[in-house]
Amino acid sequence: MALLLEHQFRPLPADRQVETRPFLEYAIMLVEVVSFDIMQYCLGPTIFAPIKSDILANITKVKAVYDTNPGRFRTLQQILEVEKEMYGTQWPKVGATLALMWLKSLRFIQVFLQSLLDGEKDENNPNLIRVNVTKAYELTLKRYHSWWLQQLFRAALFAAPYRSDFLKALSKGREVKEEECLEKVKKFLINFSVTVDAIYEMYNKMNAEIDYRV
Ligand code: 0SG
Repeated sequence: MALLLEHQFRPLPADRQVETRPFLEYAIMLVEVVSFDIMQYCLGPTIFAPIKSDILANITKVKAVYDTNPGRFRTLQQILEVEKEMYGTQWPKVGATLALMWLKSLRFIQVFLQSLLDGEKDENNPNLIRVNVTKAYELTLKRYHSWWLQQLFRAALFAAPYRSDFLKALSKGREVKEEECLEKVKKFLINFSVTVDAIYEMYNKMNAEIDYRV
């Protein structure tokens, strides 16, 4: 958890534009470092590896576009605007616009952590996090998933760690008080949520959201 807090998303400027470079750097850190902790302490690599490689592929795709012209693509919105011009009717289901749309699945983490923070739990099994994971899935990824991916999710749910193990994983394996860990999650979510919300707003405003299932 210390790592999560050491590497916060930046606060957004008044115009709520998300700068591409710091966003990508943070996303890579989140996936590489934090997912490593989570894999090591609670979720097995069999479950996490495909998720991780999918997210890293999205990041790589956005970064490849950014690297062609960092000045022109300083913000994520600039990427969408340029690609909209460039791809015409193919847009938005193309290029970095599509990769970033999938990367919006960072909202899964946002909803999941917020649900933990809000104390939502299965009263009969308070140490399970299935309620929280399911909520996050239903509000974020489910609409994009075909039947078979939804079944995969249901299967993965049974491998979800216990709440206590997950909080321990966020604390890098140290035993910490639950309140202490949740307080850190709360701080982490401030900038994280603002950034993810801004990306969602941008997709809505630019009509870049796509309704389809994989
Ligand atoms: C704590 C318990 C956690 C349980 C988590 C369960 C998660 C659900 C399990 C789902 C398994 C995901 C494996 C990957 C699935 C991918 O098929 C989908 C769709 O992928 C997109 O497909 C690509 O990402 C796109 O790449 S792009 O860069 O080129 O644009 C593109 O290929 C697209 C197809 O486009 S098309 O050809 O149609 O034009 N990916 C997902 O659903 C995202 C999964 C993210 C999960 C995040 C979970 C975080 C867990 C954190 C736990 C703390």
